[in-house]
Amino acid sequence: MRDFVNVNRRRFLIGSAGATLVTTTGIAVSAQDAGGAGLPDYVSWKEAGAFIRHSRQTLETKRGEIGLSAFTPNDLVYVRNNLPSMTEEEVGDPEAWEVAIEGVADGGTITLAELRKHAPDTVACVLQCSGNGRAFFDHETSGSQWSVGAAANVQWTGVPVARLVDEMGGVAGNKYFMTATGGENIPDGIDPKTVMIERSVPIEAMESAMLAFEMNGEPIPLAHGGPVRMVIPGYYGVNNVKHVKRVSFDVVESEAGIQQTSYRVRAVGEGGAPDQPSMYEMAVKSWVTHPLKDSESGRIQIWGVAMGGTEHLDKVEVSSDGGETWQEARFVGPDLGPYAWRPFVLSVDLGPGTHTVASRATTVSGETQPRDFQPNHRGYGHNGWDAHAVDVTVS
Ligand SMILES: Nc1nc2c(c(=O)[nH]1)N[C@H]1C(S)=C(S)[C@@H](COP(=O)(O)O)O[C@H]1N2
Ligand SMILES: [Mo]
Repeated sequence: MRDFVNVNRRRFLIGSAGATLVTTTGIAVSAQDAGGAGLPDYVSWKEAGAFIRHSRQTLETKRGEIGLSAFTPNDLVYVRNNLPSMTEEEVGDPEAWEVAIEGVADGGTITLAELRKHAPDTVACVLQCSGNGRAFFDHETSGSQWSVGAAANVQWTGVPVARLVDEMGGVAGNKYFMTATGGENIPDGIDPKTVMIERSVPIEAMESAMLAFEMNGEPIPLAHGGPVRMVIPGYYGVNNVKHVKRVSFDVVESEAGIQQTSYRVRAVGEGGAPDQPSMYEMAVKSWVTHPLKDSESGRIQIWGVAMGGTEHLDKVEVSSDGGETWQEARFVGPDLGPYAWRPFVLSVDLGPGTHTVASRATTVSGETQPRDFQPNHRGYGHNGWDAHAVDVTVS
């Protein structure tokens, strides 16, 4: 008997061992850092059995590990580092961690200890890599072959950026971007622009952005960007800069390669360029998380998670016949806001045979997941429901 029900590469890719030997930043990772069993030291506190290890820097949460909890526990949250995560030695005393705020009337640096003196806020949002779903594209894509597990729902606690900016006299002059810079040390002999983690987002994103210092009620682990992380609710993972050391309001976007040419959506075969759309706001999406294995016939409970991207969800529908017919599922638990995901359940009667189980979410403004998703060179942003479906064989 097969362990996982798996028909084709597009539907469900099991634990791809295809290790990426060159990261998007061009830094080669050594062979022993590539895929393999066990977790690297810096994330040894995570639950080893819950992950697919694509490389030392990229760990995907297995599809069935999500369960029905609204928030993803920290030890189950996927990990994606373009540069090696900062170490305790590099960070030093977390309370003394400084974030420089530039491009405001009265800028300066603020330490974590000072941030804590502000009234904290919390926000629930999905953290999702731009390449989540990359494995479902038919064309060959470089980068981690994530299926659905480069995503988590997290409650962040911190200080709204807009409030800090207000206190600092507001943005100075006409600025169009908010730029956040990661604290990682850049290896000697490399042009910083080619590897530094620095992302600019449209300045409107400031309104919901947060300088976060807690993740699901705990200090943000270094692997997830502690001591302080920029959180841009509703925006793809890359914009949520970890170990943030600088926030700047600018007329133009960052010169960093990760801004100029990476995370740009373009046709298959084309190179990345600044005039192409950047991976900013996330799209409506959902996927089934249970059952993934063969089942007995009878009444079966289907589980999954659904997100609206930047909007509240209206509904999520489930099909057990490959999209011929749909039934509305029930959301589990409260609506945690427009940026969070919601678990859902639907009980169905399934007779013997193979059933293609799909889910399709719709937002309040009527955005619905498409059946198919147009390929793009780097395999970003896949939210097509057909490729995300699973085949369940009932005996
Ligand atoms: N400083 C820094 N921030 C970063 C990254 C990084 O390598 N360094 N990776 C980005 C990418 S591509 C993603 S998907 C998310 C991953 O966050 P996680 O590892 O906490 O899941 O962090 C983003 N922020
Ligand atoms: Mo990412």
